[in-house]
Amino acid sequence: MTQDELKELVGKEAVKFIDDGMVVGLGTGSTVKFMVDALGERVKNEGIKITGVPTSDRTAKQARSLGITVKGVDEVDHIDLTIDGADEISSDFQGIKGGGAAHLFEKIVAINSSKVMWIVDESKMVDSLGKFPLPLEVIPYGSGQLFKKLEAKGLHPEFRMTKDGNNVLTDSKNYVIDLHTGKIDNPHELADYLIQQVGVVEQGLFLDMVNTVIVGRSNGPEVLQ
Ligand code: ABF
Repeated sequence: MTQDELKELVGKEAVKFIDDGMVVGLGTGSTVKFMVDALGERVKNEGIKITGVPTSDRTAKQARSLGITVKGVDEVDHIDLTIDGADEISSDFQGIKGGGAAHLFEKIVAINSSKVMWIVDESKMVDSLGKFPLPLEVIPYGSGQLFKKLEAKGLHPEFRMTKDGNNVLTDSKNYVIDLHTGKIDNPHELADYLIQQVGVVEQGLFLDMVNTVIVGRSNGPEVLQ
């Protein structure tokens, strides 16, 4: 199966965990795009009532186009389940997210959810985190000085740029710096260091946050809990 077929497989599997009346956090990325499409099908065919809490403008747009009721994270009193993608998931269920420049809103929605599910194709499963560059959302003001500090720390930072040479902007109009750290021996220690750096809004290590992972494999979806 192609990577896209594996993503579609887990997207469809994930919506089986959604019950009528649920408030569902909707992640961001190409895997989640398949899940939102499948959820839209259920809303249309079964008439289930779902409130979606999107983690990006693009997910909100897709959900609305499929007739899913969309509310902001501050407009709901609870979120039953958040379903999101990930860039890397380690064998002890820690994650790196933010390849889609949406990890700030993704983490805000996730920490306000009763349950969190990640859906990934098998290429995202790793022994330890760090091959995927670790995203930071940073305030533009002072980001040059912050960059130099991260460089001096040996974290190999790189501003995420668009094809035409501008800084990639998050939905909050902040910059993204990717850290080419290589294998991360102590994710908790690194997360604590990064979040203390003035100007860092949020870092892409998602630690001790997930309840269920659905992995797309050629012999079918593997549900890990
Ligand atoms: C999102 O899912 C991001 O945090 C992460 O980058 C992305 C994974 O992207 P894809 O599903 O397109 O591989 O939550």
